[in-house]
Formats: sequence, C-alpha cells, structure tokens
Amino acid sequence: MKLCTIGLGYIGLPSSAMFADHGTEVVGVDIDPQIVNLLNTGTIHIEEPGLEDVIKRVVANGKFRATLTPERADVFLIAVPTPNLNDTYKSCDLKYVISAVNNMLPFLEKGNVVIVESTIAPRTMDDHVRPLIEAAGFTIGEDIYVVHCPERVLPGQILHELIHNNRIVGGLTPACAEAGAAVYETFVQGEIVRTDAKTAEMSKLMENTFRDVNIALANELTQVCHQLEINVLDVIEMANMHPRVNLHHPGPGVGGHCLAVDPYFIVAKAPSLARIIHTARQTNVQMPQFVAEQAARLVGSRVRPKIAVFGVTYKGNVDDMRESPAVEVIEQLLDRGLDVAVCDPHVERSISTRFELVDELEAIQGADLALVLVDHDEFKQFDSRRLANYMRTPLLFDTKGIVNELDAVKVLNFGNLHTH
Ligand code: SAJ
Repeated sequence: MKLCTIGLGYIGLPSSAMFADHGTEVVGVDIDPQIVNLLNTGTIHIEEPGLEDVIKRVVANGKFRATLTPERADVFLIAVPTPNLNDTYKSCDLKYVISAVNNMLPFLEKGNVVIVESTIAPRTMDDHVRPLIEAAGFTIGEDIYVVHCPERVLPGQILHELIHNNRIVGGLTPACAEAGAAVYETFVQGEIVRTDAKTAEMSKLMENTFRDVNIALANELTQVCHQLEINVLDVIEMANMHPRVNLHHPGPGVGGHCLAVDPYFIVAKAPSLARIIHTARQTNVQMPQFVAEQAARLVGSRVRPKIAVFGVTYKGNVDDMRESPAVEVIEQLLDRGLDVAVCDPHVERSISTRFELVDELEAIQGADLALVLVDHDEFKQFDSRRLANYMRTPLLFDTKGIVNELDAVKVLNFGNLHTH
C-alpha cells in the first residue's frame, strides 16, 4: 500500500510516521519547503515525545519521504488545518481542505481511498467534499472510497494514542467506511467503528465540546466560589467523590487548536439551538481576564510591580502556543501597564511581538508575583529559597493547582485566592 499524506503538521506527521513504521510506503506533502527539507533529514519541526526517533527510522529505511506536491497513491490522507473564520460564530474555514482535495484530484485513480482527518463542521463531507470528487467523474462508493476519520489523539501522547485509541470511520457510503477501516487496520489496535460521515464529524466535535463545556463549568464555579469565599479546589475534590460526578480542572482558560476552536463549528451551524456550547465558550474565553485581574490585584500595592510568568503554551509539556490562554493573560497584564517577564522551558521564541521570553532567573529577579499559567512538569517543583532570594515579594499564584505549599514563599491558587 502507498499512502500520500497532505499536511505534515501535528496530525499528518505522526500518522505518516505510524503508517510508515508499519510497512506502508508513505509520501508526505507539505506546502512549506523548509519543513519538507528538514523532515527528509530525519528532523522534526514540532515537539512530540518519541516522534523524531520514528521519523529518523522511516526516513533511513526509505519508507517515508517528504515532498511539495501530491503524487499517485492507493490512499490519500488529508490532515490540514481547519481554523475558525472571522465571522459571527467563528465557523469552520474549509479553504485548506478544499485546496488539498483539489490538489489531489489530478492524481486520483479508480480504487483509491480518500481520508479526511482534519476536524470539520458537520455535513462537510456530504456538502463540500462529495461534489468535488463527483465533478471529477468518479462514482463514490464504487470508483473512489471517501471517509472522514477524525483524529482524536492527545498532544504529548500522540504515538501511543494513535495505536491504542478507538477510531471512528465515517464513510460517504457503507463501502467507503469498509475501505477506510481496512487502511487503519494496518496499525490501529483500538476498535475501528464504521458509521456515516456526518455522524463521525459530529462525534468528533462533541468530544471536544464535552470537554470545553465541562471546563467552563469548573471555571464558572471557580469565580462563584471566589466571590463567596469558598475553596473551589476542595469543592471539586469532594464533589468528585460521588461515583457519577467528574468536575474538570479550572485553569486560566482553554487553549489549543481543538477545544478552543471546534465547539464554534457546531454553534455556527445551529446558533439558536447550541446555546450551552456558546455560553461555555464565552466563559472560557473570559477566564484570562479574571486571572489578569486577580494577578493585578495581588501586586496592586507595590511600586512599579513586576510579575514573573511561568509558561506560555496552551497546556503542559508541549511547545504549542496556538490559542494559548497564557498569552492572553500576559497581553492583558501588559495592557494594564505592568512589568511582565515570561519564561517557558518548552518554548524558544515567543510568537507575540509584545513580549520576549527570558530565562527563569531573569524572570524572578525583583518580581512581586510568580504567576504559574501552565502545568509543565518543570513547574511542579519550585526551589522556594531561590524564589525567595531573588523575588522582591515572595508570592506565587498557581492557576493550575500544581504547586504544593512552599516554606519561604506564600502559594495562592484558585482555592485560597480570596484569603489574600
Ligand atoms: N484544560 C483545563 N482543564 C481541564 C483539562 C484541560 O483547563 O480539566 C485546558 C488545557 O490546559 C488546555 C485545553 O484545556 O488549555 C485543552 O487541553 P486538553 O488536554 O483537554 O486537549 P487538547 O486540545 O490537547 O486535545 C484534545 C483532546 N480531546 C479530548 O480529550 C476530548 C484530544 O483527544 C483530541 O484529539 C484533540 O483535542 C484534537 O485534536 O481535537
């Protein structure tokens, strides 16, 4: 089997690596020549544990190579971004998916399987992809097998989850679903469930929406408890002792290219009905403002206060800053005219033009508050003497609930913020 992957990002690259490592001949296509060149030397452009080792192996044994244009293959796998459009409800921008399908069409032959893994709005396969392939003269389900197989892997543990997660394969016809499932059987050990395309699209969106709504509930509860002077972390721990309750963790907001993006695709398709989903998004979007307000309050009495921020990525142990709530908190602190110094051991250079990253020592020097915005492993153990020695005020605000009590530094979190 030969597979042509279009889009070598966070999903296309690890998926290509898995197929190649299980014997499939893979050619990966990306529009960025730098990424293509880098990959062909066995070096990767994203942070994902274990991935570079696999890429090195499959480049060396000739099972994987990267290139700039699609070519003939048995299977085409589209894994390009689907950002939000800048319209009222931030609907799904299909331009990269449409362009990937159009770029692939000249190479499509009878018997091929076309897989879209990109997260897409409900009905995209039926209303947008199907017409393009039919217009090229193919009968779907007879000549060409077209499926949506949403990716569901968690950044940070992609390689494990690619193999062990269950997969949903939604075909435009039952024969399509069958052909798509056979492709994944080459390496997937989880269950492969066959369904239709629109069910697969909506299931994927609802997984991330479920999480977003539940985090919004935790974030709303945090603000309610803060006002009522109740320890929210204790409340969550105790409520979760009930066998059917699973409150999520509050935080500085919700980021990444999935949870902060996908729920809008549902809202945009049915705005007057998807009210809980929309409100949850608004609650999570507003969370950085609450954090910035609290941080500003904590340093309010100091002359020319300085805040040392720990973490800019959208979550712990990744280098990805897309939709990061930490960036939003920092921007809001800067808007308030505060002196902010940011450090993050997982990021080399900031994408924001408004602040630079410094090393930890420079960040804490003379600081009045250490503000933890990301749960990187490195931030779980602070040297409290070192913090106390270099900071002007030994105070830490941990928005992720990961820092234990420190002897020389006062640690605040969402649970005890109201006490200070
Ligand atoms: N977060 C909280 N509280 C929590 C859990 C997460 O504030 O209790 C925040 C994180 O800090 C982060 C955001 O939510 O800012 C998203 O992080 P995440 O770890 O929940 O999810 P992602 O975006 O890294 O990956 C999700 C996963 N979806 C689900 O768990 C349902 C993954 O399986 C999907 O493949 C991925 O989205 C995707 O690509 O859609």
